[in-house]
Amino acid sequence: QTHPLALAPVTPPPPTVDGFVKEFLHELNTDQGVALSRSSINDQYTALAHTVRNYLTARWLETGRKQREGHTKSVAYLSAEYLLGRQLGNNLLAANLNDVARKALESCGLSLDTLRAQEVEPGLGNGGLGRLAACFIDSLATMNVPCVGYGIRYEYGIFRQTFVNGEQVEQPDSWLALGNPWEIAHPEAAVKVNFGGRVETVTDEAGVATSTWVPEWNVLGVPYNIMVPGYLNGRVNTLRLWSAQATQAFDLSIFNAGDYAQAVRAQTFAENISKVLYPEDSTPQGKELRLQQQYFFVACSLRDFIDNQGEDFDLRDLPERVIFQLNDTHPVIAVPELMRILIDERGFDWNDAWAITSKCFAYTCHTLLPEALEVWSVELLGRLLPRHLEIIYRINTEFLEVVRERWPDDYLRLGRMSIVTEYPERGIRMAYLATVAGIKVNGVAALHSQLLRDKVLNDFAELWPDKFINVTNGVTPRRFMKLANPHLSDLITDTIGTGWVTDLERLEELAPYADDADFRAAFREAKHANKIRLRDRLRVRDGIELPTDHMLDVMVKRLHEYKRQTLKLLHIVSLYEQIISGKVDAADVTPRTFVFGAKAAPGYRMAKNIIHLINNVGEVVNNDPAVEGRLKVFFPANYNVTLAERLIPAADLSEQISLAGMEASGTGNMKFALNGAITIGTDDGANVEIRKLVGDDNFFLFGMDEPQVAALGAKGYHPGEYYESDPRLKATLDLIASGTFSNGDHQTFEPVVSNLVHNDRFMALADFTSYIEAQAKVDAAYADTEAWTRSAILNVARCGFFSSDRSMKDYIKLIWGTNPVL
Ligand code: DL6
Repeated sequence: QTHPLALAPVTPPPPTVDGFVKEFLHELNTDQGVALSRSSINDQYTALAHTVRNYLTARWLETGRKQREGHTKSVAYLSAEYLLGRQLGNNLLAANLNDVARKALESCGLSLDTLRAQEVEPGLGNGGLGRLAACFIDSLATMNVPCVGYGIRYEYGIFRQTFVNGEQVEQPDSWLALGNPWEIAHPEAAVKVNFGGRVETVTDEAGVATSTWVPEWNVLGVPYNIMVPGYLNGRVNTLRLWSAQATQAFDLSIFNAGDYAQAVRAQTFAENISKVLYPEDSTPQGKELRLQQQYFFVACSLRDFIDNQGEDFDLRDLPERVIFQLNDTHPVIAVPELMRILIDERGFDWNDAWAITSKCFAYTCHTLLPEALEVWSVELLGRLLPRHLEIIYRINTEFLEVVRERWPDDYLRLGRMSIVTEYPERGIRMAYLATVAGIKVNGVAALHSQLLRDKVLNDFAELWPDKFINVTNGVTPRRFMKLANPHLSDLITDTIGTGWVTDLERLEELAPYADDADFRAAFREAKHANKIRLRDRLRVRDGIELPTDHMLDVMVKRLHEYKRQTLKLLHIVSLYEQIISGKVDAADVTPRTFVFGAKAAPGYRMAKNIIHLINNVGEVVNNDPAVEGRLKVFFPANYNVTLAERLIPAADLSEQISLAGMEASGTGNMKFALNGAITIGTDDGANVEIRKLVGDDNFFLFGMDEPQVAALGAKGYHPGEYYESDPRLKATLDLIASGTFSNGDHQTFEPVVSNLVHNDRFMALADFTSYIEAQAKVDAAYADTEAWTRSAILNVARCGFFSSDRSMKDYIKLIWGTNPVL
């Protein structure tokens, strides 16, 4: 017997101002246990978040029910990173509660903006890869596609960056210190994950060998559920993040004997697994803990997904129920894990298990840098996951049979394609394992996918040409336009209606307005309003006084040599050098403010030197009266999603200047273009597609293309020759070497300068002249305000392709075969 009220999920009062106030005060009083008059801002923020959550809960439960009962195929997105950004604004937007909440809070004497600022963003990712995962789950919810995102609930996310005397100093990101009102923990549903030990193999009379993993230790994975609401469609998907906990809290006998530290050792050890996000974004750290993290979250996720199908579920049907999308190689250990479950726990034979497994995974590669392709040492893998290593060996043996059949006697090819490499030590190439197991392998922009096929995974593409596809990345217009840029969004909606938010190609309808002077004026007004919003934020956040009448030239992304922040810096230093040497009159310089945002991996020395140099150049240029305030260089610390949402809408010029063939896609480039900044960029990553769509007249292209880069590399690249032959480049580098930006000290930036002149792996010097010429064109174009605005509008109008909704449609069509549930 069930009480009638239990038949449907409990719903909060109607979303009116009074209803919202009632729910909010109820939360504040009962959940936070305070009266409004005595509540702190954090109490108010938490109560507000819970109120919004309550409005979404019924839809969440309903989504789950439909999904379970419909036996539909789901996407299980496996990602070690989710760079979510703040949740409150996004969830208010998705639930259409923004106005109601604002008025309700006002009626209580509170400000929505103040409470929104209280939220600490969950920085559970390093950069593009993690932010992409967050955009994708937003799009899937908005498109009504069943999806569960699986990941790790890091207790500490990406470090908080501070500057001390211009140098990066990292602080721990204790984002959970004041609680996280968006998550719901389910300790009762914890999953046990085994590690270590040995494999015992028994051969029966018929000669059939059975392997049993006898693990040595284990931890618990506790799931934390987070809502992922679709935009105004009533669907709420789930992001399930796993937190590691010891199976045994502490040893009471040791505790009683007085050795307190020893008594909790096991607990500390286990909980370390989800303690902190690795702050690397392009080199895997060969750390045991990292492999533990990877196995921990995929073992929990696979177990969770399979158990949720119910006891009677026949695992032969798994490929009809799920596609596990591998977000880069971090979750690839899921492949041998599924084999292990099927064989060791469910009694399948090898061939049947492989028939299932090889239909359940698809792999997205996000890099071309060789050092970013994960290889796990056999010694480590065997020690941590001995049974998985055994399974990988067998997958490899059977795979090499296929290669041998196709190319008999081609031993070199066998060596090249083997999942197991012998150099520099015996290791497992995770990208190869993912390629062998995946139904599809995709790159993240057209050029990247082509280079994967032609270079990085060329042998595999010859063997399985149909396996390799492209899906160009995208970004969610909800967060990066509607939420981040209300001025422009309102203008667009007033002009073409509301449909563009979920059908971004409709931005095309704006194109004719590029020729309308009134629309251009309104567009400029929105841009100016965004500069003022940014100025106000930076003033409070960083003590920066941003000029709002300058061209705003922005380069924000992780600090990496291949992205070439140094090239940007050489441009700035060269402008400065021309002024102080009297070659150019300051009055003739286009007023420009350069803004950088970038975190360097803590162990990446050169990247940290470059940050130091940018800060010191800013210090000198900003304070030199000779510049007459016409150039400003700012580097607000701790660039994150929240800052991106303010910075991108205000930008005039978007710097996308990586060496061609190095940036897999980029997604910042798309966000800038969609917010009306014009790109100066190389033919790299998704820039190629942006340029094609917006047209050459609305994009500042410079530098070598990928074939030219490859040709120069093959011929032998000598950066010193560029230094010697280009007087402007020489003067620029000499100014840095002279100590001008280091209080006369010649040593501080010597590594940066000599690395450029003698090594320059990413060919900044080779592209310098072309870059400077393109920047001169930028100055000339900016002088014609109307023409510039026209180009900016056309960037917005022609970039609808870069919605992550479109990316998701491509994944559905080309890889997943899932259907929306309507
Ligand atoms: O695909 C998302 C994003 C791309 O836009 C960037 O171009 C690419 O650098 C980034 N890749 C990584 C690599 N991490 N690993 N491995 O973050 O992915």
